[in-house]
Amino acid sequence: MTTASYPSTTTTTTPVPTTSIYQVKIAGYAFTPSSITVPVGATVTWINQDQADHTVTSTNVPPTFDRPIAGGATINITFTVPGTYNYICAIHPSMTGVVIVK
Ligand SMILES: [Cu+2]
Repeated sequence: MTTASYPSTTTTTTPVPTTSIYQVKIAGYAFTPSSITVPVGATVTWINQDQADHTVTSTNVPPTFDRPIAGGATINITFTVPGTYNYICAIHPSMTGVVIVK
């Protein structure tokens, strides 16, 4: 008798983080850090710790993103093309930030 041989199986689990390791906090009507450098393909998470609504709005021409972020909310944007992505809060344009994708 030989022991039945079954093909071995390998389960590969790709972890899906609930929040990315690249984070920009919004607190006190400011993006912190205001400049963040990330690799191509990275997902940046904005965490609005204010009660006020904000936006993450590209000021590049043409704009590449325009996302509302309600008070207490979190959004993710994935950057697949290298470049310098300037952005503001459209509600409070004095709030500025930049994502540098390399
Ligand atoms: Cu704002």
